[in-house]
Amino acid sequence: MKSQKSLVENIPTSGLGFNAVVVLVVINCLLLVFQISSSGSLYERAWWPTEAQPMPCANITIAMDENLDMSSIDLSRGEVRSFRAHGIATRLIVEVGSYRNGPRTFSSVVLTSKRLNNLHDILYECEWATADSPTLKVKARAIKPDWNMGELYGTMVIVCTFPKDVGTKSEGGRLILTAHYPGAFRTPERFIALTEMQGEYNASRFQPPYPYDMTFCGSPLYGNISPQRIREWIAYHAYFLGNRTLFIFQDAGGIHDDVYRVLKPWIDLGQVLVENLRQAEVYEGYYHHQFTMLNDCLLRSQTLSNWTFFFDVDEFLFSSGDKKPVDLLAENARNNVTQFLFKTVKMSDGLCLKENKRESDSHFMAKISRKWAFEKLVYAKCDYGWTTVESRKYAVQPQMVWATGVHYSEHMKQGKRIDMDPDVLRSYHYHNTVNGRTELCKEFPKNPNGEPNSLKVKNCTIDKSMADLGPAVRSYEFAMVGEQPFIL
Ligand SMILES: *[C@@H]1O[C@H](CO)[C@@H](O)[C@H](O)[C@H]1NC(C)=O
Ligand SMILES: *[C@@H]1O[C@H](CO)[C@@H](O)[C@H](O)[C@H]1NC(C)=O
Ligand SMILES: *[C@@H]1O[C@H](CO)[C@@H](O)[C@H](O)[C@H]1NC(C)=O
Ligand SMILES: *[C@@H]1O[C@H](CO)[C@@H](O)[C@H](O)[C@H]1NC(C)=O
Ligand SMILES: *[C@@H]1O[C@H](CO)[C@@H](O)[C@H](O)[C@H]1NC(C)=O
Ligand SMILES: CC(=O)N[C@H]1CO[C@H](CO)[C@@H](O)[C@@H]1O
Repeated sequence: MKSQKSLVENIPTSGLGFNAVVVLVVINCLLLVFQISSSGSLYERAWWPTEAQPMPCANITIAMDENLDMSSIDLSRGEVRSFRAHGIATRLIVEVGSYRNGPRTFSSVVLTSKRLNNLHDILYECEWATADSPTLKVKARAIKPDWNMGELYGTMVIVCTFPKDVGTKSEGGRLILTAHYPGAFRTPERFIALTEMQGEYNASRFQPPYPYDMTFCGSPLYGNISPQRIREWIAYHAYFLGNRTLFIFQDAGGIHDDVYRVLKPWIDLGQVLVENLRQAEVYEGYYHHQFTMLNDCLLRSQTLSNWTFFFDVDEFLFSSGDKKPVDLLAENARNNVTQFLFKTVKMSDGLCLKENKRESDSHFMAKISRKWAFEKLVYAKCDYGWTTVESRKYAVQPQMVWATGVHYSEHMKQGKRIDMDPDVLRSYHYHNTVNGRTELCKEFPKNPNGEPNSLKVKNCTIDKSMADLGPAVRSYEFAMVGEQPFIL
């Protein structure tokens, strides 16, 4: 019920119910009255031309939901025509999250209308306002990490660096963002992006040690996701990355009751955080606002951990070296590496191995259906008849980048970006295995090379690196969260 209510509050104008429209009109009327009294008779003539009785608010749809300053318009000659706007207003800014990055730097992640930004040279500004010192103002830097993705709303990270430290005596203050439109009619958008209470600023939040060793940021989850696959993923990665890792899962409709159920024990341990993004779906953006939410997660993780990983729930990190991931990361940090990319190995989503040839089929199928995906999908690097794009994912020290993307960050503050040796760190990509709740094994090729088969996949290699870890991960899961249900 609660989320239902807030959903309504966040829908753009065109989606509002009758009651809400009335509220908006009243607000706009008050605004109008204010503007009339402050800007004189010219305005009055604009709204109520000679012929009619003054009827406040009758023509309000003209300016509905848009803060226009029409005081400079000359209506003294000719027949005055009016222009009535209806429909969805494209928002310049939809706030997502604002973060302090340090003593004098702040970042805000927003959705923004790409069209408006492309048409206008919009100036973004930040102010730091306190009760007793003069307001500091700086021009902001607007980073647009996903500008080529074709949707109405794009991602913008607005970065503000003040010339001196602000609020560092814990005196509290407010970060105010302003977006200035060019031209005379549109008044700037100005709003409080972040409020810091007195005593809230704590310098130690912005330097190590952080509460976690690592943060995981994944893409927003949507669709009919298999709870079992999520169970396998979280158990494996908690095992692999260690219990001082925070996994941030973003729910764009995919974390349904059964998925939440398998995450719950890990939430209770403080290792999983679920963010509910379902309200963002009312805005049109690329892939459930993937770039926006990755940037939000990046900025959120700046005060959580030394390193942040960006990959997906159908990808599994793997190392054939003997270093623990946390030591591997520390070694890279010592070498001034602030970002590293790792390769993914594409796995077949339907070929499985039948090792014990004498077993009856039904007995075998019953057994394999309870196996974890990474235990049974062992065919790697197959020839699919088309060139698969080599995909990479990555990790960064979140304090060392301004903004980020899906496959790497182009906005580093300092340090080196390297490619990881796949023996040291790689990931196995089980594409197509998480969305949908069916048995994955479709064929058990006779020839261990996996050729030919009904999936028309050729020349695979068998890679059991992940499969071999099955038993260890299962017992780790049992030790951490006890017996878990199998919910396909
Ligand atoms: C500041 O944060 C650190 C680490 O989180 C904490 O140990 C310390 O007590 C905090 N200081 C204040 C004054 O709240
Ligand atoms: C992060 O890195 C610092 C050194 O830069 C180290 O002292 C610290 O233990 C690391 N781990 C965490 C969780 O902050
Ligand atoms: C985390 O793991 C370490 C060692 O791997 C273990 O000693 C510790 O008890 C674990 N913590 C929790 C909360 O399970
Ligand atoms: C890392 O960077 C610091 C400062 O730029 C430099 O002094 C140091 O030699 C670098 N270390 C390595 C291993 O590159
Ligand atoms: C199969 O893979 C091997 C080794 O990667 C390669 O030499 C061979 O040409 C491939 N065969 C086909 C039919 O693609
Ligand atoms: C164009 C338009 O709708 N104009 C109306 C504005 O409001 C006055 C007063 O109600 C009407 O008389 C106009 O027709």
